[in-house]
Amino acid sequence: GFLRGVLADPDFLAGRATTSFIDERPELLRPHESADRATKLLQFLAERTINKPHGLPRTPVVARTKLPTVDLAAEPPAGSRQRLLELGPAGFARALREQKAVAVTDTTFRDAHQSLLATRVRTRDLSNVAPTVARTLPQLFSVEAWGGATYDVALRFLKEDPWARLATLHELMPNLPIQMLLRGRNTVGYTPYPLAVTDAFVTEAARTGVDVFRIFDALNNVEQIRPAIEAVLKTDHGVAEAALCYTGNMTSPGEKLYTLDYYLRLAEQLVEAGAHILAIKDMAGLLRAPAAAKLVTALRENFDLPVHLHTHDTAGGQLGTLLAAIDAGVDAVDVANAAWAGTTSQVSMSALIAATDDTERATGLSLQAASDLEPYFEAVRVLYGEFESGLPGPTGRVYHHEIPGGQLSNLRQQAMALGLGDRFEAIEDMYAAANTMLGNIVKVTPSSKVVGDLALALVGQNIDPVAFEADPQKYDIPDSVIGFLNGDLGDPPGGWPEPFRTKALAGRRVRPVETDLPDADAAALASDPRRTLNRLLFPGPTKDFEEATERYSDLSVLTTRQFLHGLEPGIEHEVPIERGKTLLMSLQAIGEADERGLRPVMATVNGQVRQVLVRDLG
Ligand code: 3PY
Ligand code: ZN
Repeated sequence: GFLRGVLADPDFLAGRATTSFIDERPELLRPHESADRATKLLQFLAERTINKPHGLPRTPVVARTKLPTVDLAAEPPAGSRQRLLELGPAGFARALREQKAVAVTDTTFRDAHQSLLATRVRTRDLSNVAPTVARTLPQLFSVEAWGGATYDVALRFLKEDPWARLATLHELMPNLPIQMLLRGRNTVGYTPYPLAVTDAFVTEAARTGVDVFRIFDALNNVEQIRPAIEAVLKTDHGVAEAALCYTGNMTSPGEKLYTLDYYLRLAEQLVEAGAHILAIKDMAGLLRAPAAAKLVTALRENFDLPVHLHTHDTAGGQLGTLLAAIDAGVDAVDVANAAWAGTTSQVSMSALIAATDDTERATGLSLQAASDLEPYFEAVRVLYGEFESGLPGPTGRVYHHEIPGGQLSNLRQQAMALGLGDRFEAIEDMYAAANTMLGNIVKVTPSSKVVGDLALALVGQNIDPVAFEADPQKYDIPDSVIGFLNGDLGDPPGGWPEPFRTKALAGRRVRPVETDLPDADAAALASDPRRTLNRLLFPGPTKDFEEATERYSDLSVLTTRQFLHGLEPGIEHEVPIERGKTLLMSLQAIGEADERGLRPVMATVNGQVRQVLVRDLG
């Protein structure tokens, strides 16, 4: 039958990289170009097996078996993407402002796992569920599925092309607008890029499948957002949603900087820059219910644009904030599937649907449909358990340290890696102190990274922040902090902290941020935009990604369990490499490491024994 057919395949029988071949050439740790796909994949799995970065998952549940039964042969019903294409971006935004139902963005595919699982969810685990989402939640306003950290993490850790993810999800959810998070001039990176890069990025993203661009600047500097808005306006279907990043405590009498007036002045500039929608981006979950009511009311009174609210449920109370905003007339809100909701992520979609059903602002989404997706997302979350933030529940400390949701989970991991895991509260306190020292800034990627880097440096070297502020030159100052003080990210809302800034920069050679793109790069952008953007935005990770693809072939064929854990003893691993062609791989034996640390790994591939060598990093 089938197995016999595979075994008879000449590709497998040829077995180019035989035991003796590799034995004679142990330097060939890197299978060269002619190595076949089976050997390349075996090499990857064997490396994972030996240098397993993670323990085995707690349960062997196959997530796909948890998907609700839906007729996937039937076309997805028309959704808001059809409305967008019909009305155009401006008409689409007007319709949003006019509708009674509160519109809902599902962040499960981006921010939820960025904030809970270090952005590690692979395209495969998203594309398995996307066709179901398209058919059971067609009333969604948008699905946030791209941008933010997903781009970097795809190249750096998942060995995936971020553009392929976008294209796939767009194809699988043709009725739902795909939303991305764009960091203004910083695009999906950590520093400003030349304008030509922003332009090419937006154009290519719109062409590949992004419909709604949520654009922010980490210091709420509108000049850093404007070029991206203008690039979106040049596309035919792109919706420019401009965000005001919320920080501080607006309704507190003690708040002198981030006041209602501050946000209204900011919104005015965003409207004037051409935005279709205004977003309130509460990245740390600091927006309390009364402040939400006040801010939403004022924005809708002062401007004609619809208002879209994004928050993180870090302290646990943000369903209250969403409901207060909904009462105040907010047009759209962000939630995540309940299984990936709560704490540093968004509020639960099921909870929001339940709380608004049978009111005049009911979402139109089915509570049953939303909750039917939960078992799938639960099972996937378990697979990625190693990347959980370690934040076991909500925390009110966020009102003190103001760390954004995505960063709070990441910082805990970073602290553990630096051996500071048991001093996390000290890091939180130092983060607050660093923020004060830097001028009480808006903290969101990349400005949040500056504050985090400074906090880790101070805790790691046991430096008293008062002493550091008085004489920063006496200590190592992280590069990102110098860059920030140099103005690389723009001017902070509250002005520069002096004399600290002058002291820290004294005698340092600071180069201006590059604003022009070399001609060769401009030409490359025109001829091969995706690959060139990868390279311009993330040179190192792109090189690693391209080498990994060469070395291991396309890893998207591996299940996530295989991808994370390699070959497991006693299991026959199925790897479908193309239609009608499945590899069956079983671990046979792991040999002793030689003097160079190379271990032979023996496995059967469709019944034939193969051996690869793996450097033991442990
Ligand atoms: C990002 O920039 O990735 C964020 O999620 C900011 O909140
Ligand atoms: Zn967010």
